[in-house]
Amino acid sequence: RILIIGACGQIGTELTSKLREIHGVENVIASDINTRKLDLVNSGPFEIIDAKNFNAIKDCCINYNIDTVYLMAALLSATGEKYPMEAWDLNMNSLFHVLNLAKGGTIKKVYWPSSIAVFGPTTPRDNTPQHTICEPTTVYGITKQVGERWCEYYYKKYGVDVRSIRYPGIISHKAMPGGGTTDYAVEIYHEAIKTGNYNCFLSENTSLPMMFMDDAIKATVDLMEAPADNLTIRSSYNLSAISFTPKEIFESIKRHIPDFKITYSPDFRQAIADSWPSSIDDSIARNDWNWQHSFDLDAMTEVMLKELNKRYAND
Ligand code: VAH
Repeated sequence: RILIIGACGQIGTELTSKLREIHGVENVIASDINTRKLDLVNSGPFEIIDAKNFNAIKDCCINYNIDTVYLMAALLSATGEKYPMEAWDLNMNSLFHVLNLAKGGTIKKVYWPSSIAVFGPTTPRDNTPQHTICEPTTVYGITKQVGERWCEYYYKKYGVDVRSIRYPGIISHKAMPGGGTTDYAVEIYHEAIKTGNYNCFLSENTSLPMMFMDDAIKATVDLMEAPADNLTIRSSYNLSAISFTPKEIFESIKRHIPDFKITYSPDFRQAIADSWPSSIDDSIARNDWNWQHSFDLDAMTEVMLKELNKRYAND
């Protein structure tokens, strides 16, 4: 059975439904620190678990005979800058708990998300390679960089089968992101439909690596199902799909909503975005487990506007 920690989050929500589709609802236990997504809570086995509580995770793994844990709980880049010690505590201790359960044999396999936030202002910005300088300037990026080191250590020293992806910004319509720097790329679709105006907290030419949620979920499942012998990276895989600027996503939306207007008021998140790469080289992921993205910017815009229009029409 599978346990998803942080199942109510932006990625956790969709990962839970995809894994339940593949493995059966009863074989995928969703958990989070609270029951904020009631549809998810009521759609299958759900447990309230604080990801910082080792015994809570261990008891759940034993009670449900869990063999695989997806650890999706974390404080992201913007929130991490407001609450640095809380971000370190949650992001690191939750990872140690799950890695130690695997080391002790309670569980067999671990998925843990990293991020392009491991890169910093000294990293080559264009087509950033898998192996390069990582001097992150955010607490979130530091936790992801150190987390990657621990994942590789537990794999090499204890044979723990932990797998990881450096997610770019992820855009989805089913659950809102929380506390990220790339969240503008989700907010902009909602505002295009709700008000026709969006005041963007990043400047218009800020290019960032991004990905539609369906591609991120496919990559996660494909990596976890890949034969262990094919995997040459046990820190975390570079992964990319598209890169775009606020201006480019605005123009993509404007082709559907001609009167849509945008203004730019960069805030503290501009410095975070400026420290990250503008595009990523994911050739090793493509080579090791046949990664291939499906959605380009316009295809993503089409799905996002179609699904959000349906949602707001029913509200
Ligand atoms: C954030 N969405 O903005 C996350 C992600 C690459 C960005 O790590 O913090």
